[in-house]
Amino acid sequence: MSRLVVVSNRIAAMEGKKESAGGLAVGIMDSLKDAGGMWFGWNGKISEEELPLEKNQQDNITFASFSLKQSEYDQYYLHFSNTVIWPAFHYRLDLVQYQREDYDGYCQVNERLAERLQPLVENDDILWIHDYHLLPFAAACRKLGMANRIGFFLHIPFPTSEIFNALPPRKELLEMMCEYDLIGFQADTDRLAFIENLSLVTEVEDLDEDRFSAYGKDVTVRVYPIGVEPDSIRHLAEGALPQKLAHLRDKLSGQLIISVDRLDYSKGLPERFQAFETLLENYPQHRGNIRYFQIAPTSRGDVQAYQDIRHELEMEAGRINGHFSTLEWTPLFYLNQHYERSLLMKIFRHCEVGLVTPLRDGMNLVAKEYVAAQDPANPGVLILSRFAGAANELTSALLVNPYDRDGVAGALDKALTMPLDERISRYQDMMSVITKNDIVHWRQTFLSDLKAVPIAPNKAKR
Ligand code: GDG
Repeated sequence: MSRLVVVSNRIAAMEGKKESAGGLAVGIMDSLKDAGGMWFGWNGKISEEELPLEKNQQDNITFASFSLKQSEYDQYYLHFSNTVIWPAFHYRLDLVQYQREDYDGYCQVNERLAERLQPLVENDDILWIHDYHLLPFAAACRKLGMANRIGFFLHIPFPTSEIFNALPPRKELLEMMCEYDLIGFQADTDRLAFIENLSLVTEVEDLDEDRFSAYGKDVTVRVYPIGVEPDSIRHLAEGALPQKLAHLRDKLSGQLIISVDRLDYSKGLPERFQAFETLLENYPQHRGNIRYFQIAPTSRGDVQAYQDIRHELEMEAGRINGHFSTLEWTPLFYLNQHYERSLLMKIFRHCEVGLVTPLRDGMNLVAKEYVAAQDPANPGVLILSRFAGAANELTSALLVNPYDRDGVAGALDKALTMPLDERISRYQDMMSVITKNDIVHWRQTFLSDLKAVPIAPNKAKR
């Protein structure tokens, strides 16, 4: 049986603690356990010397990780990945800072990683590459003559041509992506945007339903909405709240609203704070009776745009609390910290409303986790941005436009006053999709499709 080789920018730190790891990491680990194989990625270290790969063995899985030089980290990770692709693919061209040398560095790191991986790969291994840091990775492998099946999954949105056209190396990126045998997207809008972009720069010949030829290369393009692990989430959520929190929950009368996001400008946090403020202004009956908890651990703290959003949120939280707080009541709790996964799932279960309003999101797993953590007999209500991939599946959430603060405030009022039978009915609709399209379904369909795509004779240097 062929082995599986997973390549992602970072390797998840599993250390055998399955319960505390996120669903995506568990999903990938389970795929590796099934087939045996390797997880190859950056170890988070910077070193000016090229150190040997760090290797660890856990049963039938090898973890092979590399360090980066400071200039590689800057150009490949900080600049091109996170100051060009991430903002552009989330429709924030205003935050893009493009420099040709960063793009060159990004391609060079992809090439160097392929060179380091090649000696570890056997001819019949299947490669599964993850996310926007590695758009050119298959092209780099093909240059080295690697003829393995290589699949790619993009976790973030793929933008339409109005946005993508603004990226100077757009043609090169698309051509390199065509070196993959299978490309997976979160939503059909992403798949269509990719094909539209490709058709604008080259001739695209339809071969089959999801398969076409471009630049003389055959590629299959499909949609695989990523899921969560509902049983494990329910199990974690059902556990007792730690004593301190249980005590706090007893003290906090009224209803709780919860949001959990990496601190990222794509997640729409300032707009959400303002929508909460509008709720307090327009629906004064809720004052004193509700509390909004925003958990937002810092992420990519060395990118300027992330420092800016952090300052903005601190100011907004202070302003809103300053305006509405009383001696007995504080409306908004902004927690710029990382919490244990098992605690998060319990918090989800104890909050009456899950407020998930990204301005743009590939999928958004928090939305699915919030629903999966609910008590089926007394579930909370999910408010979800229509610009998250999850909105395609969770159509029984209260779907909102995150830019419309009155609309989001209205949805909050509706959620806070929704009768039990409607909450149960919406919850059941959402759970049936979450259970069907779980993380196991996601990884199995992607990998079985990758194994089944015809091996194209016309990929570079096969
Ligand atoms: C990218 C795409 C796509 C958050 N805070 C804490 C914590 N989290 C966990 C959540 C969830 C995960 O992180 C975040 O996943 P999301 O899907 O919401 O968002 P991104 O990080 O932007 O992920 C996204 C995803 O990839 C998968 O394809 O859905 O669209 O942008 O699992 O629970 N976990 C812990 N403590 C925290 O404080 N333990």
